[in-house]
Parts: sequence; structure tokens; C-alpha cells
Amino acid sequence: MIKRTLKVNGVEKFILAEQDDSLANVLREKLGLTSVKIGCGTGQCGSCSIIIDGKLKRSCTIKMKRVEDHTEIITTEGIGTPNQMHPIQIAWMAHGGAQCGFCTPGFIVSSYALILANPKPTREDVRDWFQKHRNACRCTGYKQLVDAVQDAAAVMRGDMSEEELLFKMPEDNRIWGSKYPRPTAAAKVTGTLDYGADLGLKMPEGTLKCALVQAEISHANVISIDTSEAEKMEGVEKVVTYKDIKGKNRITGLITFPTNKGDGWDRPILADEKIFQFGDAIAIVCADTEKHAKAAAAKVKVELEQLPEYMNAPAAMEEDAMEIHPGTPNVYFEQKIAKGDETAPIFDKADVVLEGDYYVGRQPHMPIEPDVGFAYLDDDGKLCIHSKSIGLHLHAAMIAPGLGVDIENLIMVQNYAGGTFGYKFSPTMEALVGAACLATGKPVFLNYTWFQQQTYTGKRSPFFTNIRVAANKDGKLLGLETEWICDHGPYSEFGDLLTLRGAQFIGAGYNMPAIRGLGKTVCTNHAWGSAFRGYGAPETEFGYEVIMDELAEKLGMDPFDLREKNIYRDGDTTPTGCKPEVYCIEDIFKKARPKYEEVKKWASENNTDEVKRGVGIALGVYGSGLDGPDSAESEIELNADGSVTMYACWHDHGQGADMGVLGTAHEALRPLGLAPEQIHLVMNDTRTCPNGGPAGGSRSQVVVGNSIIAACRELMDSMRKADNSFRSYDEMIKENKAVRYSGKWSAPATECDENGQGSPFACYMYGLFITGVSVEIATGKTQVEKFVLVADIGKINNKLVVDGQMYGGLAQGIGLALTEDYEDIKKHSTMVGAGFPYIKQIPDDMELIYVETARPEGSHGASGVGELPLTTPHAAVINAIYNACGARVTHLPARPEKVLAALKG
Ligand code: MCN
Ligand code: FES
Ligand code: FES
Repeated sequence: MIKRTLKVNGVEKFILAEQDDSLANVLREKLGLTSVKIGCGTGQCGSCSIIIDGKLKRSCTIKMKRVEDHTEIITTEGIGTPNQMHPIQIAWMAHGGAQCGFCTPGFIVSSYALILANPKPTREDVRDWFQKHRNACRCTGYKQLVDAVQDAAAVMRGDMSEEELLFKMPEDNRIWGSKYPRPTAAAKVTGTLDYGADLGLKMPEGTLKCALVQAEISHANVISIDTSEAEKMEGVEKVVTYKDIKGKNRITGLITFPTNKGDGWDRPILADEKIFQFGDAIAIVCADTEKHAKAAAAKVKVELEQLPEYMNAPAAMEEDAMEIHPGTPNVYFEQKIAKGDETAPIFDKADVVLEGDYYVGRQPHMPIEPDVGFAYLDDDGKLCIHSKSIGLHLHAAMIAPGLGVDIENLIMVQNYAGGTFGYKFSPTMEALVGAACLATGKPVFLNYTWFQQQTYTGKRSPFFTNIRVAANKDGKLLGLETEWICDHGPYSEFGDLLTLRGAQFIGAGYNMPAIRGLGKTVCTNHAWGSAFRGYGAPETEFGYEVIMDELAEKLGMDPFDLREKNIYRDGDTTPTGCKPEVYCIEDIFKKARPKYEEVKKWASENNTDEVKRGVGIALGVYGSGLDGPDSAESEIELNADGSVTMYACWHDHGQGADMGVLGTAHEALRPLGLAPEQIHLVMNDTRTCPNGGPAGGSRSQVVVGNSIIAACRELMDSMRKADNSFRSYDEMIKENKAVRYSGKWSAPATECDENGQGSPFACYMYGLFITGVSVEIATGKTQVEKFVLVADIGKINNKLVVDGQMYGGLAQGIGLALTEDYEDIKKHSTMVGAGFPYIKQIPDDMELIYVETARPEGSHGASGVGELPLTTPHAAVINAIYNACGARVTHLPARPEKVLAALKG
């Protein structure tokens, strides 16, 4: 133990701590300064940044023994508070700098230190600073953060007034389409929003801390699990194994297709017979402290019989490969596509036929916040689980039978989440904390390390795609043949649906009269495939967008012209044989043409022998919704003071569900003339909110949004008097009218048939990506220097949110193209190792242009947005590399050595 007196945010604080405690933990746990977030825990993300004696430091890497007496510390709490914000915090709100907000306090402190050192930083100074100090953000794409620092510095210098940064309510009382800051923004920029780990510190006394015993190999039979020594360790309450689980001990994938050869009951909560992948949970140690739990976890003895590990689809498809789930073939699902005439005669007669193989890899989600959650039994004996789940009702159904709990006795709540990007479409630790709580009867808390986040949550499922395309000599597309293989890891959940995306989106955006193809879902022993933003779009559209460039070259056409010639026009149909909801791609191309010419000119004028520059484009299309008649329900209640409360499950990854609900409801309720503050939000709790469905498939603005509009209409219809004025709350009560109303909405859509034909989505999103890159010829290193995205996502609810979605998605696309991977479990288990894009990898020169075609089925005309920016930005980058230097990379990521090899090849 050591004693220290520290001056924290201007106040002297007495501290008694262990020598090896990290300063970050001490500030959080002993002083309650939870603006100090722990993301990576190893100095790679900057979320724990603080100022120590005037210097910016990452506090997770500092042990208490290195902290001297009377050290002065500043955290975000000391910079500004919700009632008295600092200009940096105000600027952060004005620019939409906080999406999930988990990185935000670290950035605020970092910016504060920067402006103190350099009151007039250039944009490049800001970028250098954030790079040097490892401030990582997975949501924003960084550009808005640099904008915020510029404005904050100007305010601090007196060159700009704070007023200019504050949102001004328009005279027509309309926030739809504006830059109204999201409701959680103030809490996020002041570091006062509680995420899962912060709530963990506020759990009642006696809450048990959990540590997992996990597999360190990828495929094995379980011979025995011996917990006897661990049970005797200090502070241990119980070591939970599969024997303690009362239910089926399986998480069900709620199998979606009857032709799936598995039954969907393939993911154990705790390993019983087999280990299917690295990290599989074998036991949960529940103890008084995390330290004790971890020490005891190391003493659990597990005897395993190693089996052959099938670490990718080709290996698992070998004839002599054993069945990973005995009784179910490793290729467990197939999806056909058959549109129009047979393709073989078309290919025989075509002027040009091209073929290519493409691979999009195991992209890791890499939220800064690691997975975290807790569980307790409430006073009614119901099991309550709080986590980062973005599909509370769905997850309840997936885990209840495995735990042996009636679904009515299971309450699921979403904590504020520090980003998920889709990995939380799958339950991760929900069933684990549920099992631990049921086995001990006590509240339990589990916080993953970033290593566990990376190695034991789902990843993007790699796709191996073969594409053959036929065209006439004028560049008119005639036919498409394709095969795609989806490596979905060991657990089948949502693998069939993902494979269907190949049928729906290979060739999407172009009029393709004839298509034939087959997709396969394959079980392997690598990380389980979970949804990842774009879910099937970046996997399936990549090859197609690259072969379009190859085709253009073969035909001697400009890639822009070839695309423009073939895009959907009136009457054309999608790969699934239906008409798109609007024909807007021509308008996108019209707006994009001058930008394309600009980037082309920039590339040709800036080439040197050492560094080649090039332009690349790609068209991206994705559906907003889950397949078929996707539906949602929301409720609204009129309060005594005339305000309303919206009850909605619009789950928040960090994208801005709070703003989504507020903006949509405020617009619907405009006849009532409510101020935004008069719309209260109760969200993401199965006890209080109806089923809105999961926040996947960029569906919430459309599907939950329409249900919100329906609820608002129900209430207003009931409030409306004969003269079109509205009843007050008192009048409603007096007239015995209900004050709470439900709104439901179902998409007018049909699921695809066995040939992949149907009209699966009521709304789509469209965008053309234009990028300018430079390639260093000696090393193969690629730098993306420019990005333009011309997009049509229908009418825009909130401009800050939508811009943020776009910039952030582009950044993830650049990562997917160039650096991100999770193939090598060891090497890719850290942020740096897995190729996390820091600020200097992302260009500051990014431009967004919108074509706002109102969607007939959209909410106030809006389609979705979340996944559009991650449909094909990577293809644009790959096309730009080729345009720059002639290196064609078809297997991602295009790390320098691959670009070099392609150059030489
Ligand atoms: N929006 C809008 N105008 C539109 C469409 C949408 O203002 N025309 C707003 C919505 O109000 C919402 C946001 O944009 O706040 C995204 O809306 P939508 O596209 O409907 O998607 P969801 O709300 O269902 O969010 C999910 C989507 C998905 S599937 C993933 S994955 C994802 C994403 O959004 N993960 C994210 N964006 C993310 N952003 C952050 N910061 N972190 C994640 O983990
Ligand atoms: Fe400290 Fe990531 S740098 S938590
Ligand atoms: Fe930066 Fe989410 S806002 S990580």
C-alpha cells in the first residue's frame, strides 16, 4: 500500500492504493472520476487520457508507484461540467464529435492540453497531436473532431464567440433536418454519461465480480473440468460450469431458413462437450474482487483433447475434414440466385467476358469500449441483464431456453454503449452473467479486457467470391454468374441470412437482366461470424465493384462512364427481380461527375516517380430493414404538464438512437408545437418499452421511425377536437380518454424465395464513393488522401448524426481496405496489431454530398444511413490503387507487401 496526496481538478485528495494499481483505476474507483474511460488498457486508445503536471498522459499505463506526492491531475470533470461547459465541449457538441462518446473525454482532455500548448493549431497540428497521443475514435472518422478543436481554439483566443457554436432553435420550431445536438451529447462531452463499466462501480455491496476461464485452442473435445482448487481461492464464491446451468446450455440462432442443415442450437453458453473456437468460455469464477476472480480462474484445470482446427472455409470444406458440429455438415446452408434467362447462352454470345476471385476478410469491429454487463434478480425474482445488446427482445429469446428461464421472467436493458458496429447483434456475455447470477443468486458483473473483446466476440465473416460478368462491346451488361462462400465460424446464428445477401447485392445498383449463382455458408473454427456494419454488403459488393473497373479497362471505357451506362433507370430491377423504391442513382452520378473529374485531375497533376496518385470509384447499395415485413412498435404517453414521453426500443450503438427518436417524434408532433425538451425519452428496456426490433440492417430510422410516427398520430387523433385544436391532459382525463398510445408499423416487403427473388426491403440507401490515393512505389504503402461520398438516404432527420455516420463509415472502409484484420489470433489481438485506423490514416479532405429523394415508405421520407458508408468504400480504394500504379489487389487488406507483390506481379 502507498499513500499519496494528489491535487485532482484543483482539489487535494488523499489516496491509499496498491503499488501496482493503475492510476486510471484509482481515479475511477477511488475518486469516482469515471470520465477516465478504460478502453484498450494498454496505452493504445487514449480513452484514459488525463493531464499530469501539465503533460498529457494515458493513465492506464501509469502504476501508482510512479505517481509522486502532490502530482496535479486534470480530468474532463475538471475542464467543464454540464452546467458550465468549456468551449471545447461546446464545440464538440456543435460538430457532432461524440457519437458513442466513449472516446470523447479522452479527446477533450487531449484537445485541452493541445490548445494550452499551441493556442492556434493548424488542422495538421491537431492531427499530428491526436496521432502522437494515440487518441483513437472508431465512430467519427475524425474530421469533425479537428473542426471542433479549430473552433474551440478560436473561441479561447477570442476570435469567435461561443454563441456561434450554440444551436439556435429555428422560428418554425422544426429540428428535423437540422444540426440539433443529440440529447446525450452534453453528458458525453462532460464525461458524465455512465457506460457499463461505470455502472459496475455503482452496483450494490456484495456484487460478485466475474472472470472467465477460456479456451486457448480452437477445436477440442472437453475431457474434464476441475474447479476444486479454484473454489478454495481467496474471495471465491463459486466457480460456475455447464453443470450449474438449468436450461439447454445453448444459445439459439433462431434459425431463419428451413433449408439450413443445422438446428441453430449450436453455441454453448459454457463449454460442455467441445471447444469450437479460441476463447470459448469454459467456466465463470465469481468472487469478491476482480483480482481474486482472475487469480482463481487461472487455477481451474481443464483437460482437452485437441482436434484438427479448420481455420478457414476451404480447410473446413476439404473432403476429409471432420464435422465441427457432429451430425451437421460443415457446409450447412446454400442460397441460389436465378434471375431472368439462363446465363450460359448469354455468356457464349457476349463480346466480353471477365472472371475474378475476390476476398474480403475477418474485419474486427474494434469498439473502444470492451464488452461489459451485469445481472441481478429483482424483487419479483426476475432475472435482469444489462449489457450492450442492440437487440434486447431478440436476445431474450435467444438466451432464455439455454439459461432455463421463462422469457416472461427475463428483463433485458441496454446500457449506453461505447460502439458495437454490429457485434452486439449477437448476444456475447448476456448468457454468461445470467448463468452466474442464477447459480449464485447474487448480482454479478463482468467486464471484458480489450483482448477478450477482440478474441471472444464475433467478427465479420470472410467471403470468398467468384464473379463472371458478360457485356457487349458498348459496355452494356448482359449477365452475371457468381459463387460465394461465407466462412461463418463455428456458430450458425444469422449465417444463412448473411449468405442470402450475396443473392441480393452482388451486382446491385446496375440493371443486370440475367443472373445465376450459388452461395454457401461454412462452419469453421475461427471467430464466430457476427453482424458487422454493412452485413454482407462490403463482402458481396466488393468483387463486383472491382470487376466493373476491370471490365472498363478491357472495353477501353472510363469506369465512371461504364457504371453510369448501366445503373438502374426507370423500370429496371434489382438482383432480386423487384423495382427499387426510387430511381435516384442517375442523380447521384450527375452530382458526382464534377467531383470525379476534380479528383482525376488532382491525381494526374500530382504524380511523381516515387509516389503515384490515382482515383477510384465504387457504387454502394444496401437495404434498410430486415428481410420481408420487418416491424416495430413504439408507445407515447401524454404527461400532466403537457409534455410527452416516448417509449421505444431503438437501440443505441452510439449512432444516435436518442436523436433518432427525438427528431422523428418532434417532427410528427409538430401540430402540438412542443419544444424538443418536452419530449422525454424512455428507451431500451424490455420492462418499459415495446419491441422495436434490433438496431441492425440500418432499419431503425425507417422501421422504428414509422412506428413512432404511428404512435404520435394515435395520440394526436385522440387529442384532436372538432375545431382541430388539441385537448389538454386535463381534458383528456376528464373525457376518459387514454393518454398512452401504441404505434405499430410493418414494412410492405416480401422475403426472397429459393431463387433469391422477392422484394425484401421497403427502402434502400445508395451512394457513389470517389477516392484519391497515393501509393509509395518503393514500399507499397497506400495513403487515402481524399474521399467524396455522394449519397441518397432519403430525407435527413439529423444532419450532425448523418454526417457522422458517413465519415465514420468511410474511415472503417479505409481500414477494411488497407489494414484491418483478425486472421492471426495472436498478432491481431491488439488495436495496433489489428490495424486500427488512427487519425493519420484517415484523410481530412472528405466531402459529403446528399441527394435527398423522399422515400415513399420512409419515416417522413427518410431511409436508413448507418451501413451505406461501409458498403463499397474499400472497393473505391482498391480501384484507386490500381489507377495509381497498376497494382490490382483482390484479397483484402491491401497491406503494403500485397501492393508491392501486385506491382511486381
Ligand atoms: N438518420 C437520419 N436520417 C436518415 C437516416 C438515419 O438522421 N435519413 C439517423 C438516425 O436517426 C440514427 C442514425 O442516423 O440516429 C442511424 O440510423 P439507421 O441507419 O436507421 O440505423 P440504426 O439506428 O438502426 O443504427 C444501426 C446502424 C448499424 S446496423 C450499425 S452496425 C452501426 C450504425 O448504425 N453501428 C454503429 N452506426 C454506428 N455508429 C456508431 N457510432 N457506432 C456504431 O456501433
Ligand atoms: Fe488507456 Fe486505452 S490508452 S485505456
Ligand atoms: Fe469515438 Fe465512439 S465517438 S469511439
